[in-house]
Amino acid sequence: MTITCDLLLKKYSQAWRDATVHPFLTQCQLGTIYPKQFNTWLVQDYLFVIEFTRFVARVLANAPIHHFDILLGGLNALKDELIWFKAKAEERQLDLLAEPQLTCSQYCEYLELSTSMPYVVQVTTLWAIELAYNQGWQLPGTMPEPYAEFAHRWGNQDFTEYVKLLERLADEALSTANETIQAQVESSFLKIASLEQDFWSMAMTAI
Ligand code: MP5
Repeated sequence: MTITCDLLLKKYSQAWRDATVHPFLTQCQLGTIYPKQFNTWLVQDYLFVIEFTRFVARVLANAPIHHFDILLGGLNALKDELIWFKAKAEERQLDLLAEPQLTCSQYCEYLELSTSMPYVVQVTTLWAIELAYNQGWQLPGTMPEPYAEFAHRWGNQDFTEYVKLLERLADEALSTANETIQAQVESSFLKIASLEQDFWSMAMTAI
């Protein structure tokens, strides 16, 4: 049987839940997150997004031409996102030249490593990374300010549509993947689930 994005979510539902339902997000929703924890996440996520941008560029470089439109749209949105991160950091007087923490570095190293994997693994990985934030920021429900702006960035309808388009690209690539490559896709999906969970936990330890 050919694996699909939907099947991955069903097969590894617990790992996915751990990646997207986390005390960090619950405490943003309750307004009880410590500013230091939130700021740690913000700076580390900026560092992550820099490497993620390089990752998306590499996915584009491997993509079939009919996938360009959606992937270029994603890269264009990253241009605005990097500017937005800088503005948020400035508002909070945060230093974006900070060192990446271990979990952030490990995540970025994995993105780099995935360069050597087949396109189908890369595009499914890209979908999983975007879905993690889309669902993670959406699931807790309405957040109070200042967190509402962050929840909106990844939870809004346009971003949800973008993630659905990525799912279509991944499913199309998966439909012709052999069993060995499908196994690689599954392992990458689980790796992303675990790195996402670790990323939230990393921010929580900053108190
Ligand atoms: C994303 C992110 C979503 N910003 N950080 C982590 C740790 N995972 C996923 O990526 P983007 O580019 O912000 O939509």
